[in-house]
Amino acid sequence: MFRFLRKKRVEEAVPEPRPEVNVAPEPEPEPAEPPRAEAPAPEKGGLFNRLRTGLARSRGALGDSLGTLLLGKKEIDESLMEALETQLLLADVGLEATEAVLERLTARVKRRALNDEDALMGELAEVLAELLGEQHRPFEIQPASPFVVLVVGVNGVGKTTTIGKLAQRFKAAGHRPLLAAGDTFRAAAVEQLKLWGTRAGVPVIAQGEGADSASVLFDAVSAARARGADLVLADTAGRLHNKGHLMEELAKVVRVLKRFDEAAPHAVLLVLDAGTGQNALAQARTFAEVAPLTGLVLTKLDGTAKGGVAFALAKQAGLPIQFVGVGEGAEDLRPFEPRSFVAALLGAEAP
Ligand SMILES: Nc1nc2c(ncn2[C@@H]2O[C@H](COP(=O)(O)OP(=O)(O)OP(=O)(O)O)[C@@H](O)[C@H]2O)c(=O)[nH]1
Ligand SMILES: [Mg+2]
Repeated sequence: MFRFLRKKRVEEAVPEPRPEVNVAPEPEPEPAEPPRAEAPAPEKGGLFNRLRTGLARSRGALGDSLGTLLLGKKEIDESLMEALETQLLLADVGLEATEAVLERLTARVKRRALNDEDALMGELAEVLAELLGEQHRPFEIQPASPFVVLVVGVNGVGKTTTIGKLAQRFKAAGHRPLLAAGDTFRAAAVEQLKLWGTRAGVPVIAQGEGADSASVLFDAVSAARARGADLVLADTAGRLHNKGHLMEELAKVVRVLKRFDEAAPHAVLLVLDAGTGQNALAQARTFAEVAPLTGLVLTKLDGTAKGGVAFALAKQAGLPIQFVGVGEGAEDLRPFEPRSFVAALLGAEAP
């Protein structure tokens, strides 16, 4: 069950009136009970709070307005349905996912008697989490020599940053990553990756500007084998999904990797900027035509109110969201977890 914080916040804001009694000065008040939201283990609480902070704008667009809509409601009538629909569409949830949410919510509410004002919000949260859960598959590194992850996407979505964050995460988890500077269009791209490599203490394989991207990846896989690295995280140049020759180059990279290992690339992550909203779906479709995508990374959730696009992607892209980016720091990339995401988005307690 999702537990919402809204009621508690109101109670905190309006203290109980004290009885008037004429006696000696009051004793020091007992230290206040810590709020329930802080009860989980410190790491879990800390990470959840970071996600919650990152999703503040989307929560403003979706969670708060849904909360206001549903306040005091125990049943769904037509006007509430319409208002809900508008709100979900405004928050970039997309038409298909919005319809699915409303249908399922109606079905759930019919089956249950709702007896307090948070119950309807709780049912909505369950429906949203269920929708995200249907596509959900966590990112996993399988034994391979090495496990090759290709990171692709349009310009500026956060590919290089995501690789840097992943390098730190997987190194800390005991892997031996190696980074491949497959973006050979700009010298600055290699420098940016090297900076992340230095920060994470992870080697970076690069060639000169203008080198063939497939050749850099070939080098990187050879180097990983020679050095016993179990994981290659390969950066690629940003490419507009409607530029044919760049997309063809990506297809070539995939073909070259297969010469090493038929199963490579073992994972292909498409990075999407949450701020692009519904356009993210078009990007997912086009990239899927040239590379065997295995998962999505949704970045810059902290800078946008369009976090609702996660539901559109879950419903329509046919791919799991595996990580979300909620800031520029290394710790701002989180494995995607449907229930935490929904709780943070709607202002509920950590699940
Ligand atoms: N706020 C925020 N900024 C992010 C996030 N992810 C990446 N960025 C920023 O977005 C900008 C672009 O990130 P890059 O990693 O260079 O993007 P890219 O896809 O590699 O870009 P190209 O190589 O030019 O295609 C940088 O300033 C990053 O710090 C995120 O989750 N939140
Ligand atoms: Mg880059």
